[in-house]
Amino acid sequence: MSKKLLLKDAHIEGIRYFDVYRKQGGYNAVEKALKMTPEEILEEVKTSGLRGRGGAGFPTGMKWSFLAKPEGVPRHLVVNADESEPGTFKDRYLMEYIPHLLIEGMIISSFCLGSNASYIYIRGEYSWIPDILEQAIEEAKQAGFLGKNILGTGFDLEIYVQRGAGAYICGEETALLESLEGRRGNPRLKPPFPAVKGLWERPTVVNNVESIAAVVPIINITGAEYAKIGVGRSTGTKLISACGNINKPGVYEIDMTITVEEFIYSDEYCGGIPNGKRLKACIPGGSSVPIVPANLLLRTINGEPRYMNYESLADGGFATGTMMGSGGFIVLDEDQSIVEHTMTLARFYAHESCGQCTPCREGTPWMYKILKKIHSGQGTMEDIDLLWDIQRKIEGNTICPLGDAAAWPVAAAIRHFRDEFEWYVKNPELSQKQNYGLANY
Ligand code: L3W
Ligand code: SF4
Repeated sequence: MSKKLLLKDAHIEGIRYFDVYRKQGGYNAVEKALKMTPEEILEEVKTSGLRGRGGAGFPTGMKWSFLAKPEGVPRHLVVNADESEPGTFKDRYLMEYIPHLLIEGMIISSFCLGSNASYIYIRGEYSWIPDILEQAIEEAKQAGFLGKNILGTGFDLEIYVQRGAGAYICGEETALLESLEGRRGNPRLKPPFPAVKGLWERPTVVNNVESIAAVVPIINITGAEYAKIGVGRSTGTKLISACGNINKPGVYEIDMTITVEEFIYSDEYCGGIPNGKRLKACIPGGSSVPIVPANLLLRTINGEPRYMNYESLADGGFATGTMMGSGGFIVLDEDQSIVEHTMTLARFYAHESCGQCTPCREGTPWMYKILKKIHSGQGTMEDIDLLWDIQRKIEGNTICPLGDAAAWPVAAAIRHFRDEFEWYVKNPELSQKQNYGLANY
C-alpha cells in the first residue's frame, strides 16, 4: 500500500473546514516553519527532492533558489490552479476536499520566498471552487494564520484568488501571469523566467497546487524523510488522476515505487479494465505526453517492468517511453480508436492555440483537418506522411510548450499505430461504420 501524505485525511468528514483540519494537526507545519529561517525552509525543500507536479517535473527547491531578490522589489508566489490538461483533475480534488492543505503550503512557501501577496489562479471551469478557497482563506485569517503579523512573527501575508476565463493556454506560466495582470493570456518568451521577471515584472515563483501542498508534509516530517519515500529522483508521493476504461476512475496518491501493471489492475487503484477487455494503450501523464501501446506501457524496451515514476515512464525516450507529466492517467481498451482519439486531441489543441506562433497557429488546425479526413474514410497514404511532417515542423519551433503538446500525441500515435491509420485509408466504407479497434485489434 502506498504511503499517504496529501490525502491521508481526505476521508475525514468536514476536513474542508478549519476546525476539523486543525484537529488533525493542520497548521502545525506553519507553526514549525515560522520558527525556522527562510533559508532553512529552502534547505528542507531542496533536500526533499520535490519536483514540480504540474507536468515539467522541475526541482522545486532549485526553482525557489533562482528567485531574484533585488533590494526593495516585492516578490510573489503564484499558485497555478489552471488545471486544464485533458485527463488531469487531481488539483481539483485537493482544492475541493482539503483546501487548507494548499493554504497552509502557501503560507510556508510565501514566508520562505518573501512574498507578502500571493495568488491562486484557478481555471474558470472550476466555478464552485473559488468559494471553497475563499472560505478557507477567511477561516485561516480569523485564526491568525493569515493577514498582518502572523502568529506574532511580524510576517504579513494576503492570499488572493483569481478566476481564469477558461483558456487552456493560461496554464502556461507566463500566459497565466499575463492574464493575472489583466491582459490576454499570451505566453511570453523565456528567458527571462518568472523567477527573475514575473508578475508585474517582479521576481515570482509559479508552482502547481500539488507542489505547494507537498511543502506541508515536507516541513512536518522533514525533507530527508520525504526523500526516503519513492525511488531515485522520484521522491515523495504523487497524485494520479485516473480515467478512461478502468473500473475505478478517481484520484490516487502513489509513492512512485509501484509498477504500471499494479496501478491499472490492482483493486487498490484502477481495479482493472471493465468487462475483461484488453488494454490497448495509455496516456499516463495528461493528453500532452506521448501515447504508449500496452506492451511498452507495462514493460520497458529491455523487458523490465515499467514503474509509475518520472524515470521509468520516460525510459526509452520519446520513441518508446512516455512521461509522468501532470499525472493524468488515461486508459484505452481494445475497442478504442487511436485515430479518433488523436483527432479529438488535435481539435482541442487547435482550439486552444493562442495564435502567436505560425507553426502552432497554422499547424494545429491543419493536423485536425487531416485527421478528420482520415477518420471519415477520405484520407490517403500521403495524408499520413503529411501529418507526420507537420507535427515535426511544429515541435521545438514555438514560444511555449503548447506546440510540442499538440505535436507529440500525433507523433506517438503514428509511430506506434501507423497500421491503424492505414486501415482507415484502405477501408473507407468500414471506417464510416466501425472503429479500427473493434474490427482489427
Ligand atoms: C528559472 C531557469 N526558472 C526552468 C522553471 C520554469 C517553469 C519550470 C519548468 O511547461 C510542461 C509542458 C506541458 N531559471 C529555469 C526556470 N525554469 N528553467 O521551471 O519549466 P519548463 O520549461 O520545463 O516547463 P513549463 O513551461 O512549465 C510544463 C507539460 O508540462 N504538461 C502540463 C500540462 C498542463 C497541466 C495542468 O493542467 N495542470 O500541467 C504535461 O505534460 O506540456 O511541457 O516554472 O519557469 N533557468
Ligand atoms: Fe501560442 Fe501555440 Fe505559440 Fe504557445 S505555441 S505561444 S499557444 S501559438
